Amino acid sequence: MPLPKNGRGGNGARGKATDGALDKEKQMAASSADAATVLTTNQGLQIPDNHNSLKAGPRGPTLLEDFILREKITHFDHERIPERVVHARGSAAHGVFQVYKSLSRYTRADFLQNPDARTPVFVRFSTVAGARGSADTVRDVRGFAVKFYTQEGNYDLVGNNMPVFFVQDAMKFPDLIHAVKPEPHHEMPQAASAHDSFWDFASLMPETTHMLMWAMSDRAIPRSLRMMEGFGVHTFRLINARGEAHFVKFHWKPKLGLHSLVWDEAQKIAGKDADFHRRDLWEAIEAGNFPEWELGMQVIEEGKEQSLGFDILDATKLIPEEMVPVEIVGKLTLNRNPDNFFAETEQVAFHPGHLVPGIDFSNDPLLQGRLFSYTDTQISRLGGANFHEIPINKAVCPFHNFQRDGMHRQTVDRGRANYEPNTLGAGGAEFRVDGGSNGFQVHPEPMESPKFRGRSPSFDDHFSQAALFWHSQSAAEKEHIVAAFRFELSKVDTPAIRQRVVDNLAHVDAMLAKKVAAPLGIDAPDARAAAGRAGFRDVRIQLPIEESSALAMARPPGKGIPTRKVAVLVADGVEMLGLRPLLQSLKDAGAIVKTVAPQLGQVATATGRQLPVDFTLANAPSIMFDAVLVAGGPDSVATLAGMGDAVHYVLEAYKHFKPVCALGDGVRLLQGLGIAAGADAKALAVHPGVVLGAGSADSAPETAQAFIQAIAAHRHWDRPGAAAVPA
Ligand code: HDE
Repeated sequence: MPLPKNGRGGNGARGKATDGALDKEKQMAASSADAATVLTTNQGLQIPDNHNSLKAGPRGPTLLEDFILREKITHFDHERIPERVVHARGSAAHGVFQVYKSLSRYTRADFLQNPDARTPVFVRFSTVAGARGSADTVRDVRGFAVKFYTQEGNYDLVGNNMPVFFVQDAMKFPDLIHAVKPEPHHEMPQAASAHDSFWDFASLMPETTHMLMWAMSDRAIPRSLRMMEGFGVHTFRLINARGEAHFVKFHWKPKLGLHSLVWDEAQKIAGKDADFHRRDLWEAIEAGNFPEWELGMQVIEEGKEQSLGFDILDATKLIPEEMVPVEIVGKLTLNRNPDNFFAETEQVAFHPGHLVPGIDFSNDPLLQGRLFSYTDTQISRLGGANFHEIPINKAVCPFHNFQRDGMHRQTVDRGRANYEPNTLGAGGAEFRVDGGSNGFQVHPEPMESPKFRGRSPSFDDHFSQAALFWHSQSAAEKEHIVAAFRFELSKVDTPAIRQRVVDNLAHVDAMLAKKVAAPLGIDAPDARAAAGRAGFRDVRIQLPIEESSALAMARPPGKGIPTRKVAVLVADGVEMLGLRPLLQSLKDAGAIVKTVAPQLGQVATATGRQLPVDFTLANAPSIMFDAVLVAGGPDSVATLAGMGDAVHYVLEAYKHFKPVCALGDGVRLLQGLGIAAGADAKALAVHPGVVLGAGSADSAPETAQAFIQAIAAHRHWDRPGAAAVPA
């Protein structure tokens, strides 16, 4: 490895970021292996037989001397490493990051200076509670971890898809995770917070309240990893070349908009396709539909943070966008799937302490604890202190120090000098690092205070932002939150725990608590009971706003429908005249259109041609799609109407508030199901998100426009009778 030109004063000249996007790809390629043409042992010995072990005769026992068998089995026995203690299940992709304009005003970080510079990144998304093999669509927080391979070293922004956290102090993290993970006596339930120990802990820790509101909201069941926001959560510091510091909160805003599933759908997907999110990300990238996020920053001048009213070091608080607007500063694009899941997605090692000059921490006590945890966990997970040498973790800029040896060391360090200062290194000149203005500079935050084990009183308020979140939600989102609390708490066996949760919720909003409590077989919520409990303090800060629209997912519908998936239900006799132009319009708008029929192969169209079938009704149910289209043609519709699976398909899409479109005779199918009422297409009472088309070529543009609009709105929450449809 070439050594950097280190001189007195630390790292000397480092490459400036220009087009670094390919650097990581090239570096990874250097470590990659292609398919073999011959088979060898790990020592390179060619193996002529890979089917038979060495035996004492054709029917005799296997011989211990079979070193080829032993090597193969031994390696197999050790193929697994411990899964991450949290965020075990993840999916990742490579990409690039680019700033829109220089951020030199705020930070000296090299990768944030030049809009022409493309910095390679590797991004891993994850669920928190489930094991590596658990389902993707469970109710949970999602990890959103970004590794930037900059010319000044790796910078990791290890965030989540929610901007706050359950606890304020790292001391409580192991308790939180023990409580949410499967219960220790029987290891149930998998990947779910709906059990006694989680809610026992949560109800005894009122500081969890704000995050509980987020976790019970639709944010916890994203439609796609490509359609969720990301947040750095903690307050960080940006430092510019003059040494001036600003506090900052990081945001990722998805270009495809913010969308979620509905809970019934999420649970069903977990069974039908446990890899739903992983597949969606993989397929989008393979198809060239590269997901994008914009990086946003809320910047606060040092000294001004006091005026916010709450403590920016408290990770259970966010900064409402109305108080400090989010400045959009750059774009992240994911454009390449990993070559090997284990080598990259599993072995990638993130750490909030992987910093570059110009970005620094704050004193958030949760963040401070993380700074210890991440290296420690990698040592146990990846088997030693040399995990930075694993290709996916390797910096693209030169790195050099005198840390040596250890398990699985890859680098062959040359020479005698493995200490600093020295005069025995390359070139013989004195090598000394003892200060200077290059490299990472500590922000000289003044600090003098007696040691203190406790919480700052500025962390005491646990309810005002939970209430802000609640009041900011749309009516449909509020209903979903109530339903989520009810679902979770109905799985809690101990009535006293259910009671404590609703008593706490009464401090957020009396109506919320009352609604949650109603079907739970417990007493009416009592805010005073909560207030009387040990450790409970109801301290409120006054927020200048009562609602924040950025906290709700409900937004004005977007115009586009790129990568939305549409199922087209067809059977023999399908009428293509109006269908073909409609499908073309959907594809032109970026939708992914799939034909779904009673069987694979082809269906015969009304004119006797063949239409290829992508999926069967059974293997790709409506929950795999964003919208459903029932094609016309009397025979096709009659076949579908007589099939329970097809009827269920349409009803389920309706129940999940998805756009449903019917053409020609397909309209009758909807009428029969009570989704559309009336004698003919013109006189129909059409429910929100239900589009009816005549099925003729002439009417196709109009139908297409209405259907595309309905898909862009994603879900139609104001639809009547959805709850009455059997699940
Ligand atoms: Fe983590 N967290 N965490 N965390 N975290 C880990 O590190 C930890 C926290 C987050 O895709 C672990 O490599 C402590 C907040 C993500 O590889 C571990 C505390 C946020 C990922 C760990 C927190 C996160 C992790 C497990 C409280 C959002 C997955 C495996 C003091 C800002 C990264 C690993 C990936 C992973 C510890 C709290 C995000 C054990 C002690 C807050 C996205 O080190």
